[in-house]
Amino acid sequence: MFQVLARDPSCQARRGLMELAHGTVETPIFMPVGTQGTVKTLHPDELELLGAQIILGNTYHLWLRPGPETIKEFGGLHKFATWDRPMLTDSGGFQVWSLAKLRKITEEGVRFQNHLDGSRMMLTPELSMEIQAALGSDIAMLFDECPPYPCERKYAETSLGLTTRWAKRCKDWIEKNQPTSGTGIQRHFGIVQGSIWADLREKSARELVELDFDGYAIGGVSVGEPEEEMMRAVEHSVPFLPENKPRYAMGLGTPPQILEMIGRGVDMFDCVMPTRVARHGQAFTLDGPIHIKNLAFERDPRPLCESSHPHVARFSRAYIRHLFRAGEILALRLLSFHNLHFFLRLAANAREAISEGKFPEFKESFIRRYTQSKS
Ligand code: PRF
Repeated sequence: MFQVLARDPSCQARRGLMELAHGTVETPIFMPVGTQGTVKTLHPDELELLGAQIILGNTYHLWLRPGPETIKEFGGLHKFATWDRPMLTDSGGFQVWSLAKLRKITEEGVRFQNHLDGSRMMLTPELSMEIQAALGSDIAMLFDECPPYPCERKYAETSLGLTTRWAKRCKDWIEKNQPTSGTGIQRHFGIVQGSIWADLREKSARELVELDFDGYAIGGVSVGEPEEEMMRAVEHSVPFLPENKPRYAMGLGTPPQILEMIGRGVDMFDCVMPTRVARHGQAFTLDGPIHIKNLAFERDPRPLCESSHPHVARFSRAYIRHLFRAGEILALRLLSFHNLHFFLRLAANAREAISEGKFPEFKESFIRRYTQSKS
């Protein structure tokens, strides 16, 4: 299902193709986040215009509302949301951890009070797989525990053991139920944990690889640790993951972090950042982020960025600033569209640079400009 097309000769960056039930995805790829089955503020036609190849959905949110039974009745999340390209769903554990109240982890699963009506619920590895099967995503993530940062080594070690045992239970469920996605098969990715400890990362990766999944994610990163720790967590995981399977760093990152991780052999990324900061008035540019509310843009006739998509480039910074300050919804839509375009182009340019064997040069020159001047 995954084919490496090109490798950069001087780093670990690789370009590949991933065949999924709803189509082919080029890697390295950025996946816009559609937690509730929608990428906030955008129409699926706009996502297609952006060239988004795969988007994310969340088990936890869709389980609570509208519920997998409703979505299944519509033929799965693709049909319900009218998105016919690939989709990946996260397994829910991480979202329970960040949103629900009174969480308690046991061998069986996670007990919690949901954040919508406070009712008591329990998510288990089997239930997570069952919900993701009902959603019919192309890629379903295994149910894991993401330890907080900082955490005691003992905690990270115990947690990792649980993540491996839960992975085994997910695997048993998958083998018994053979979940599908559209007319194809659903793929499943294991999630490497182990916090900041190299030997724990290695152990987690080896145990998951032994169980044999379609791809592997690096979890437990971007949870508040310094950036060097984040890079080390990737460096301590990647060498133990198979060359011929996709690697996915969950929930990151800034444009420079994404490039640094591509250079360390990561193929897939997702992050709420581009759409979340858009709703606060932030736009990404090649010269670093700008805040559209800033007085400096009051009469600025330029588009948000010289690399803006024509859909947004027709508007001046001054106009978008006006829309934002007037509380107009179009401002949020334009900024969301623009920021996603920025991230998708970043991945497309990275792919191009890898094919040309020039990834490190591309990375360095992008980061130099992005972090130096402020427009
Ligand atoms: N596990 C899962 N989802 C995640 C994470 C994780 O560790 C992270 C951590 N960055 C984001 N999303 N299942």
